[in-house]
Amino acid sequence: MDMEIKIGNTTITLQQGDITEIEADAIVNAANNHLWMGGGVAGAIKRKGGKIIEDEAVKLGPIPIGEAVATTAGKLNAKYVIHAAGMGTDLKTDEEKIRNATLNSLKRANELKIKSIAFPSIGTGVGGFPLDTAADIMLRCAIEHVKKDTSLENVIFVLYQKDAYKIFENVLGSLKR
Ligand code: AR6
Repeated sequence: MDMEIKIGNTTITLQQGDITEIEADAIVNAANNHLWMGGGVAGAIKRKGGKIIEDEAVKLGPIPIGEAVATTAGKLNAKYVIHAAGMGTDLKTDEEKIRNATLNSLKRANELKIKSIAFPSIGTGVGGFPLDTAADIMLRCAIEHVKKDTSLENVIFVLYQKDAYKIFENVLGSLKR
């Protein structure tokens, strides 16, 4: 039931579930630019992967809003966590911040020469940003990126809830055409 589209050598997949359970070279953390890890995706990553991930991340911060940095992934299945700063510490986001955070995560993955990356829907939890607009921004960004030369063979969007999955499915369906 996972939806996928193929672009060149890369498959973009939508999956419903918990991003900390995904087998991918890197999972993306929905971060703030100081890189301390609160609730939502960050809280789940910290709980399962260990506080070592946050300690490593905080040492790399603060970073400009919209930037992304990689750390190790502690006890998670992934090799790396890519921390995508979709907001500052005011926890407010917008289209440009989400676009840049997505794009810079894809760039980091390419620099690390990894084959797979899993994204949550950045900015749509604590950030309160609408899922349909986030889906449009993030999916367009991924599609454009993988049309270029990239090491990525799989880009996975992991949606926690069924309704979020449905929204991403509708948007990807419309972008595919
Ligand atoms: N797997 C996949 N998606 C999840 C999971 C999970 N385990 N848990 C939540 N989501 P959020 P943000 C969904 O709040 O809005 C923290 O304090 C959730 O339903 O994680 O970018 C950080 O430290 C929502 O749709 O990220 C930052 O300060 C989406 O993931 C700030 O929150 C993103 O929700 C980042 O806020």
